[in-house]
Amino acid sequence: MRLTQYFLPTLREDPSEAQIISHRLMLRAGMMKQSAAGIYTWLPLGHAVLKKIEQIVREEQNKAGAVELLMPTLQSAELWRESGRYDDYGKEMLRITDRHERDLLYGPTNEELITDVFRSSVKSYKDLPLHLYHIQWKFRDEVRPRFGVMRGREFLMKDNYSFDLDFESAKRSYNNMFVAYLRTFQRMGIKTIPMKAETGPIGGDLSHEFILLADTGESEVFCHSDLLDLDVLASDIDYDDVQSIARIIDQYTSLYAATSDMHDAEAFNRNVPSDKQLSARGIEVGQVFYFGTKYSEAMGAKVTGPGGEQVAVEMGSYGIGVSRLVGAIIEASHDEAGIIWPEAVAPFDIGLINLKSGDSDTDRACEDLHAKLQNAGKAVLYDDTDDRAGAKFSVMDLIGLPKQLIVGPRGLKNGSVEIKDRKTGAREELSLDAALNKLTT
Ligand code: 5CA
Repeated sequence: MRLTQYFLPTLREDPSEAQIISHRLMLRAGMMKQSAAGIYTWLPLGHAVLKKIEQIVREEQNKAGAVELLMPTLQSAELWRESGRYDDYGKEMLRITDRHERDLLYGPTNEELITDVFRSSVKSYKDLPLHLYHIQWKFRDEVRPRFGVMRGREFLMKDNYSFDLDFESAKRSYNNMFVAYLRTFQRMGIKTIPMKAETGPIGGDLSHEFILLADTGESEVFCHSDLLDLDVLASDIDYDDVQSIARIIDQYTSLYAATSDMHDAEAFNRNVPSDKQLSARGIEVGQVFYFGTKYSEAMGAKVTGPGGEQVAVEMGSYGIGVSRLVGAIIEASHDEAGIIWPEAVAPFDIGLINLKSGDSDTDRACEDLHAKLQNAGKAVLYDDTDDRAGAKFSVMDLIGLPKQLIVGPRGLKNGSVEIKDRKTGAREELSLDAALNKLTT
């Protein structure tokens, strides 16, 4: 992609409305633009990251046996009256009336809608377990939307719903999602710590939040520091192997971890040696809930059990803040010059910098490298503008692509170009072929 043909409206100055680093950097890097309080347009660079994150979420959901569908953003109030949540949800729910005076709402979550989908077609225990998910925009009319996409009003969520015949099986669904979440976040280049959580308006009695540690996090958290060393990607996963899944859950839940709501200072001191006590701030990037028959009883989602009896299905729901993750990853990965994208979620793999656009040798070399890198399957953002070299370097550092390939007339005279690693800052001078080789293998 040539920068002259792209749309990257970067800002030189720090925008005054942004209080935290990810919000500032997303605005400065031209990733998004606020259109109303807590509502954003995703500009091409931000959109590219959002799609990368969404795809990792999707792949890990599918691997764990969940099936994707797409429910609408607007929902009928009728369903929410059945569960009793229409009145309970309060002002956070955006309520809309259509031309026929029918009550609609912009979905803040989808337990009711999915339960309705389920009850209208699943009638037998033989069709269980079933896990359905979608990746769809939600709306919550937060009193104080802030921190950019981290606490928006309109935000993108992956929400998954599991249906099982009994508690044993529902617990397996919960455990599988728990492990899928650990894998999902680690693949994005971030480590999250699962912490026991309150269930809030979703309900139920078992819930974990997945917390990304970052200084600017909204919640205060306490945990055993060994949790940070666990590696869930080290071995392959088999979701049918109940024992091995339970072992992973055990590894994560046997060490102390709690948000301030659930924190027990006495238990923390008793169970965690002082040199392993970590108190930090964190961002909730996902939450899983088991709530049994709360919705299935209220809405009549029953199946015929093995003995012919009618059984209300056991349910759980599992959310990931897809759009929040864009900001959260930046909170966890940046420096004073800008964003440092983990490779897996970077909007482009390589930033190609032409230090002297208009110089025919330099242009030719850049064109050639651009084409060869793209043919090798790399996503390249080629800065072919006639800006000063200094300005080009700052923009590349700001937008945080993992590798920069720097091409100028002086180097080319000796047949060399430079590769800069955004994260370490290490620069290396190489021949054109060696550089290509290095960036494509
Ligand atoms: N129905 C359940 C799970 S499917 C549910 O709604 N869970 S939730 O309320 O915990 O939301 C799931 C995730 O969405 C959260 O972990 C968080 O990462 C994200 N999220 C929640 N509110 C916002 C918001 N206002 N802005 C951005 N992301 C949000």
